[in-house]
Amino acid sequence: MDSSKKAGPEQEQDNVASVASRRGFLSKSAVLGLAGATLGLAGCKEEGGKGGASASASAAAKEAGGAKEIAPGQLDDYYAFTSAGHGGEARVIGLPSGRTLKRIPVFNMDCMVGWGITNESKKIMGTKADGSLKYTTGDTHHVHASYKNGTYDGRFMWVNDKIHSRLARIRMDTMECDKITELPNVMGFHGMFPDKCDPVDSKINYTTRVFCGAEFHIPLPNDGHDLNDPSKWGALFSCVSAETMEVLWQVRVDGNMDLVATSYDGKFAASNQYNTENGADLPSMMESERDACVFFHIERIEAMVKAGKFTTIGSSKVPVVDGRKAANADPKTALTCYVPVGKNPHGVNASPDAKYFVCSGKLSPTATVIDLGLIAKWFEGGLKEPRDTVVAEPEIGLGPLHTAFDGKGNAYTSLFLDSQCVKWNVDAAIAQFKGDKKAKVIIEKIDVHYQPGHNYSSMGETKEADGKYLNSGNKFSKDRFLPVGPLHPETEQLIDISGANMKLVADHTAYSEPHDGIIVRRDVVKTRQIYNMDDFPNAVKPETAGITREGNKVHVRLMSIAPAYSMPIIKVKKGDEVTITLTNHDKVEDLTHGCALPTYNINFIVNPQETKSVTFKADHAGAFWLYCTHFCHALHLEMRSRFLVEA
Ligand code: RUQ
Ligand code: CUA
Ligand code: CA
Repeated sequence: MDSSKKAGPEQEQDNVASVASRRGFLSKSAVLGLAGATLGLAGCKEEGGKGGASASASAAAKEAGGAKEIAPGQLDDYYAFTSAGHGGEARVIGLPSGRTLKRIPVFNMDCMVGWGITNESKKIMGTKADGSLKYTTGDTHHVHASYKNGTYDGRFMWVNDKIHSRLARIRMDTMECDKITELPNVMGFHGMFPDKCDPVDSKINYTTRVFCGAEFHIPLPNDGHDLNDPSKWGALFSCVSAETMEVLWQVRVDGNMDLVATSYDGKFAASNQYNTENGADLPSMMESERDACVFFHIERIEAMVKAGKFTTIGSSKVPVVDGRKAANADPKTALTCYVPVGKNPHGVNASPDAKYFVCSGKLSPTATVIDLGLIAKWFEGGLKEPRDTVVAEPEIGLGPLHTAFDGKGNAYTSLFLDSQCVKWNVDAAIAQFKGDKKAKVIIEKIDVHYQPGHNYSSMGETKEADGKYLNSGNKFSKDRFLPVGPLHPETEQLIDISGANMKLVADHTAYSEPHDGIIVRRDVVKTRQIYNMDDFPNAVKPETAGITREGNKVHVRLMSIAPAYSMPIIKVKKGDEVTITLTNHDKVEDLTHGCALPTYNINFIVNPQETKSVTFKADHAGAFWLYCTHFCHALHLEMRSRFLVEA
């Protein structure tokens, strides 16, 4: 009987059997080592065809000797923090299990936590004069965390919004967004990276700046002038204070920007440029055979700003310096260095040994390795051409995008067109570039399913890159999961890179569509489980609880202690502007309450010792049960108060 046609109990039997044998094999192969999986992959490479590759890859997953299974009740070794694309949020995933731990609303509204509904979250998101949200959409691509001493310090993460050019900061202790900044005179804010050290004072060996690249050229200022002459439009590189989240300065560049990387010594930031042509349509953005990776000399830029040698654009007060080629002809005073790289590059990544930036070609099958020591030399006037900073440019496959590292000298680049991840050796690539014909650059290619965008490795963006896991964020999942209608999930594939060969160990689904992420060792993250009530200036305490009225402004100060709110009856009048402030007085970990008000579009939660508030107009009369939405107690359903609006 064709096994694919089996249904019902018989099929179930098979599933049970295959799960059992997979578990059996896992424990056995943990002893036997990695040989079996390796052979499986080698075999699939010889077959070549995608169908064969897919079948072998699933065999490899079963044979995943190096993968650690996370049993019920066990905790993961890593957090993955990812973006969510045009979902507008950030996400927290446990690895290697792939468990979704949290969704962090940032630029999107979220009616579970009340993000975009409470006064506090609206203040962070930004409102119009009438109090409504300025934006309700967002497009998050890149999540990167704060550094100290070349590795994560567990303070903050940042995530970009490409739609409205905003940078958001997320506290890592509460995993909540606490600040959002809109960049002036910028459109298509895509790449973002925190610095890792101060460029001048090496004692400041932690993140104090966040750099932001902009993809789209726009009129400067974008106020309706120059609409029909895109040759006059420009793109700006922005620097934001990590602490205050203010925009500190901007640099006008030739061409556009895309991804951003920063050096470990704090001296340089760089962005790949696919539109060095300053083109306004597709053909013109692909005219040049080479595009560039533009490097920014942070110390010189800041000295120039300090000396007052800047302009401002439109109503923005942010200092803007000129980083265009014409103004930076002398390397010894230049703010920028444009290094020619492969055509329409995508992605620039810093190697964990702090020596190189790798920029991928996208339309060129190459990765360009740029030596940061030579970049410094160019800025000192010691090199003839920016291109002299390139120390390798291996051909690695079709459609190379992003590169991750294992801390052992190997790079892993996603190949969008080949639907593969290629592992290659940086030193071998450098030797080959110098003329060593025997250098073995490509170590291995593994099929991923399908069309990978970003890949990222465990601690791979730090000096503590540990070479354990690589996540391949694939843009198409096609046949990898049960079909769920026209919109497929994305496939996040976990690859074990700890052995000599890469092994695909898990397929995880992701709701559309995460781009980039970071994998952080769990000990780096120190979360807070219970708030401090005094962190909230508007906390409601027994002595302030109750209703106060000033004209038609009514303030309801409410407390929650499971399973009740402090007021069983709340009375207001039709036409009142009502503010409800709710403080959760429960101190028990995990004891969260909700607060929903039917027909008034109110819903939010308060975590232990947290305070939140909402303001709305009581514009229709009636009796409304203000009730708890978050299961908190055996009497959770009974946790409700009468909210009465008198006609
Ligand atoms: S991007 S698939 Cu938005 Cu980082 Cu490269
Ligand atoms: Cu309080 Cu449910
Ligand atoms: Ca181009």
